[in-house]
Amino acid sequence: MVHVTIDGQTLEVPHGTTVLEASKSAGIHIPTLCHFEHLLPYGGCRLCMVEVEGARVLQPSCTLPVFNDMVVRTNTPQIKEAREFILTMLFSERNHFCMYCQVSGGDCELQNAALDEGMDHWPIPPIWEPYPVDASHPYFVLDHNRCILCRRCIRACGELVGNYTLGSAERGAETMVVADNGVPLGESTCIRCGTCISVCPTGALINRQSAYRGRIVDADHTKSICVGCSVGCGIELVTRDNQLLEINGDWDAPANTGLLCELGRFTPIYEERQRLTSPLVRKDGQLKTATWGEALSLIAAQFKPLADQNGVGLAALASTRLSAESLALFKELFVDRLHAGTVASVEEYFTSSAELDRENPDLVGSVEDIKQSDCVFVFGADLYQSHQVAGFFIKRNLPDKTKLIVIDPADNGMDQQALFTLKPKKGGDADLLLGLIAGINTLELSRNKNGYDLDEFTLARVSASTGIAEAEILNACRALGMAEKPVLIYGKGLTGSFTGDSAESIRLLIDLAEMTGAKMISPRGRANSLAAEAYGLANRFSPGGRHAVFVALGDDRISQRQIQLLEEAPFLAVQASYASQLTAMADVVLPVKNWTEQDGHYLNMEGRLQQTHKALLAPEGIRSNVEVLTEIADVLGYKLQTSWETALTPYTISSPALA
Ligand SMILES: Nc1nc2c(c(=O)[nH]1)N[C@H]1C(S)=C(S)[C@@H](COP(=O)(O)OP(=O)(O)OC[C@H]3O[C@@H](n4cnc5c(=O)[nH]c(N)nc54)[C@H](O)[C@@H]3O)O[C@H]1N2
Ligand SMILES: Nc1nc2c(c(=O)[nH]1)N[C@H]1C(S)=C(S)[C@@H](COP(=O)(O)OP(=O)(O)OC[C@H]3O[C@@H](n4cnc5c(=O)[nH]c(N)nc54)[C@H](O)[C@@H]3O)O[C@H]1N2
Ligand SMILES: [Mo]
Repeated sequence: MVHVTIDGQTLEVPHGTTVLEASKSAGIHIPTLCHFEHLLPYGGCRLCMVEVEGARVLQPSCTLPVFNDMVVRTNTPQIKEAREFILTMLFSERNHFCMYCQVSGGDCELQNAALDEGMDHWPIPPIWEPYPVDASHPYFVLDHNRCILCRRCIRACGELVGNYTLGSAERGAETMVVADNGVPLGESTCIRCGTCISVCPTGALINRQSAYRGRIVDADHTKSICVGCSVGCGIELVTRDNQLLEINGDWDAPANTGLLCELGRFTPIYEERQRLTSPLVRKDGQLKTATWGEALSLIAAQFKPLADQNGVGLAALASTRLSAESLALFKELFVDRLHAGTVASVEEYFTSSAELDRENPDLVGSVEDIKQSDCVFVFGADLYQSHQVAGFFIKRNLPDKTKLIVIDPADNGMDQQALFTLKPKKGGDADLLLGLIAGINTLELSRNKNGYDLDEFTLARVSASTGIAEAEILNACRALGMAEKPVLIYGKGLTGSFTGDSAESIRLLIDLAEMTGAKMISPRGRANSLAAEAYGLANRFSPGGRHAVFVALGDDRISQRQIQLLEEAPFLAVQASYASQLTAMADVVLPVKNWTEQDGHYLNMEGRLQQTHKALLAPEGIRSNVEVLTEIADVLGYKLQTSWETALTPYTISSPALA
């Protein structure tokens, strides 16, 4: 510990703490602009200058580490003068006419800093020329006139996301934030995650959707969970007058620590699907508006006789975007009460890995393990397309900290970034895994003495069958065997193995993990994929020949494959938020709230149980998924009573973040 005195307060802080952090821990506020807690200290703007006894000049506190018996002052007249000078220069360099800026009045860190210093005018007149405005991006605008060159956006794009689209060109006051080699943002390599706009302190990067709709600080903020995929990113829904203005990443959330992808930050705001606002029933071949009573009794009339014949004529399908509460009711109603002949989730069994998680808890990894890993193997998952935030945590550590090895017979979005790409023939994973195990043995890198007793020809055989050279397999083995914190990620390409045998591959993957001390993590499917599997819904869906089908779709979309399976259904009832090809085929449609309009629990890919919170009011007369499932049970004469929590317990990691 290091002993320091700041503004007369003495404190002990760990070695390596910066003066800024030490001051913060003592409740002393030092103004900053380029500093951002989740980025590396930068020392660019110099607003955070402090006086250190014995030093000739003022020092930037954000990059200055404490030393023993250091005496710091943060608020002397000289410091105030320096701050005013820095702010004066910033205001004079570009267009910071606050009254014409959309972030004025609380959302701008530059304006807030100036007001904190008691500044109410510019000490010197502005000297700037107009700068360009880049409005080529679909989700945000980059107004160079408002930019203070703090480089938070550039640093976030590289350090946090690993995308390195943003950079800077020219020098001094002429410096400009640029995308790639100076192309418009909308034509750049930007992947639209919006991390840059979430760290911009001024009105330089503004969100198209929330711009000019009032201050964000004054809007309503609701913490929730993104239901875009099974990473389960913590978010904040920013709303006003029952409209969604912005979705921001929650910097305190353990799964994503502030990051989001396009699907999480922007897609829900640009929702274009048509909302269902009243129950519909098919009359004379056409869907007509009906009362809840009519719609529910029609369902009861179809289901009741089938239930009396032991349910085999009934089929039910649920979206894995539904809350745990809804999935548990769905399972109790269709499996335990109605004994429907086929009950599945929309993912069927393609992401199935929960059994493995439950039986091998010590091998199961977390998103944090991905972040910390020095070697990541990705089998049959495309982290560029799906679960992008998990992909960012790998990309940002490349190539220095983390070695990435991609195993995919087809093109994978992460191929470019990988140290090695192994392309087995489709379905060749089990063979290749055996080769990796043999290679680890050959190189004597196994930590597990009970390792495989493979003959000396295994590698050669695997090389012949997979088409991958022995040397390539050994290179990958070396990276894996020598890593300190290896992680094996396996996605739908492995769990849903269409030509090979996924059970065999997963068994070999477990052996490989045990030999190398690796953690295993399956990124899974939609937001509640793991919960759906825990409720026993990871099954093949076979509605063919059934008399009635119920689909609890909620606000999800359905694949063309499943639409085709349902085309022949004699009676189809759908519970959905939006009109779709599926609802158009239905005989009864029950309108339900979407994920922003109801509370619910979700179990993410790590087994972290988290909660979504209602942030918007649904159109009048619309019911929640839980209400609708309960009402269907009621009209059939069942009182549902399962607790949703029990089935999830074996898959849930205990976490301090569980509120
Ligand atoms: N044989 C086989 N069966 C499978 C699977 C498989 O891989 N093979 N996969 C299983 C799994 S894991 C799942 S999740 C299901 C469904 O798995 P997939 O068939 O992979 O379905 P998705 O691609 O999720 O399809 C959802 C539909 O919504 C559309 N869509 C998605 N996002 C948007 C959007 O933002 N805008 C618009 N306009 N359209 C959008 C897609 O184009 C698609 O038509 O199938 C399961 N069954
Ligand atoms: N942003 C975003 N995230 C999503 C989704 C989304 O639509 N958008 N969808 C969610 C859903 S429902 C799901 S199921 C997941 C899917 O997420 P993943 O499990 O990552 O599945 P895919 O993105 O389909 O990538 C599967 C990869 O496996 C490869 N592959 C195919 N066959 C084999 C094989 O035999 N062996 C090996 N080694 N590889 C093979 C394919 O070429 C492909 O690159 O993503 C979820 N996350
Ligand atoms: Mo999926």
